Amino acid sequence: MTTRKTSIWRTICFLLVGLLAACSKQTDPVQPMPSLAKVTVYKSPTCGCCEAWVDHLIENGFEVAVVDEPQMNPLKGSLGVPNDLRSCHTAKVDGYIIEGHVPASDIQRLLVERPDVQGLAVPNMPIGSPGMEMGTRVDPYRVMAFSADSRTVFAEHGQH
Ligand SMILES: [Cu+2]
Repeated sequence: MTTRKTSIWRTICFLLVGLLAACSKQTDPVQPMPSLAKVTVYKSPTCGCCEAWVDHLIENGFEVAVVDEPQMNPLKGSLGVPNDLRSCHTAKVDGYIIEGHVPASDIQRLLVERPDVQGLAVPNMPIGSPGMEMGTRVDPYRVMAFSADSRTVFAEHGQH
């Protein structure tokens, strides 16, 4: 009788240990490999500040493919970049549009937070934004998160 009881307890123990092992395996977080996002940049073949911005992205760990595009405005139109937010280059990353001299740190934040927007834009070409450096001068500028019918301030840089 005693031996039988012992063997039942042993069986229960084995089952519990097995269950625990199975549970801990399931809850063990699977760490995805941090993959660097690939950015495709469309720019006019003669745009120097666009190339400086590409260098800024590469320095910050992005993989970049550059496409020379002589007709930037029709391209911006087909990608849905609103007229009021346009700058020099236009980029695509992971389903988002990046218009103009947006800092790499803001793109990284975009890809982590993944807001429901079309993309980010720095309209025009503010002095002191990445790729538009002129000494130490940094004019205040905003990074806008945009959709077809909405604009929100995503980040502010320089003195405001
Ligand atoms: Cu530019």
